[in-house]
Amino acid sequence: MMRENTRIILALDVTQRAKAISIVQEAGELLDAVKINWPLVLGAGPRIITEIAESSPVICDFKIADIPNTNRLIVEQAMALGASAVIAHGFTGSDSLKACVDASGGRVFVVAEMSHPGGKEFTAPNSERIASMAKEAGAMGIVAPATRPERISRLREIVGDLKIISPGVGAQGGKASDALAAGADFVIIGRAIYESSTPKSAAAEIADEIRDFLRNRKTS
Ligand code: O7M
Repeated sequence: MMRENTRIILALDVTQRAKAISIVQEAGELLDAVKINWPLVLGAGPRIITEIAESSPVICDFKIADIPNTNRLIVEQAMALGASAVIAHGFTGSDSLKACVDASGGRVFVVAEMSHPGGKEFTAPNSERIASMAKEAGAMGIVAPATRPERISRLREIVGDLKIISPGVGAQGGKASDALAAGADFVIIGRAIYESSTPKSAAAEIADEIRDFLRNRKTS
């Protein structure tokens, strides 16, 4: 499914097909996966998922949040287009999440706690319950905020060996090595890479920071 090399998941929130393809061609070797969200699917059409999946694992970040039957239908469409995994919300409850787990063969990341300031209002007070539910449901992992690394540490205690993917690095103020030190497996990075005039070197710089961190962690 995902590579575990640079630990970078690119949030490809551009809206034009040509721009999306050129960034992936340029920086692809530095990415463990590409996360595709509504801006790109609405701007370029859903076939962009299939196209990018030819060169990189794709995570479809539709933040699926509906009744079980509708969730199942969304996940089936995303997987049929070539997604390697999907992202769902957990607040809809365990039956809705189970529908995503079943329809994807367990390849679901559940949003536990969001990275923006508003994420403290509703997601933070419920994130530990959502993380436990994700583990019980057989999800592949959770989403936890790089903007609040101490929350990643707490959620790591709950999810054990599930994967933690962590947005909020760069444009939102978080730091990749801090998120990994707190227990994240991957960081999700958007603007710091795709808004750069040289996306490949922007990704390379973060990949270097991560490699140094992982190397030091191994030897210490
Ligand atoms: O690096 P950025 O801030 O440009 O982009 C961050 C990406 O991560 C963007 O695609 C957001 O939709 C996503 N994201 C968050 O920023 N915060 C969250 O709490 C959750 C996500 C996310 O990916 O959820 C799965």
